[in-house]
Amino acid sequence: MLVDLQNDFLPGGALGVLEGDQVIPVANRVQEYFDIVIATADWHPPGHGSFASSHPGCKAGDVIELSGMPQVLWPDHCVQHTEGAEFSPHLNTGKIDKVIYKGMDPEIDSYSGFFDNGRRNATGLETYLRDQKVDTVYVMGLATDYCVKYTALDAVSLGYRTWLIEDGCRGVGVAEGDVERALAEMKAAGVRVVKSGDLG
Ligand code: VGL
Ligand code: ZN
Repeated sequence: MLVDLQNDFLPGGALGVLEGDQVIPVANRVQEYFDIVIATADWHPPGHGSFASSHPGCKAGDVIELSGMPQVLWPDHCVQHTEGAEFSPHLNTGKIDKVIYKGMDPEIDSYSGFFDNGRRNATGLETYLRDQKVDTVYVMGLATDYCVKYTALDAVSLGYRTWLIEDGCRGVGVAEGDVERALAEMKAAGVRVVKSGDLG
């Protein structure tokens, strides 16, 4: 599963992740080792509730309440049909079997590729994996401390043997240590960690 390898999460993008571009060659290299390649895409309508610009007086990094849950506010990013929402032009998309879109509901964010943050609605990823008889998933992408983390945690909780391709991930790191904490949290939940060089 290639998580959110979209222009806005790459350096220079609206929510650019440091060294985020370095995971693209990893994604291109590892895809051949897998039977099924799934890509998630953050896909927000304009004015999404996770955007600081949707809340007068707030700025990116502030935490508000959205649909009854704490919500970090972000710069506008991955707006549907914009260049920022497109996959990196360097990503080989030819082997992607399924794209899972998330974050379309303006009232709730969706870090995980499986459910929105309130687990109210499913994206269709679980159904797809079940139909394909998948029991093991490998996760990589952006960002380690948000969408990668929640996708991997949901995968474990749904019973999938779940691996994180460590060098295929980079984090936002809003607070110092967020990336390390995310890794520790995933490991504690049962996510196994592997380096891309050890695959194949
Ligand atoms: C993400 C923040 C907001 C991510 C998406 O892909 O990790 N982070 N939306
Ligand atoms: Zn988003």
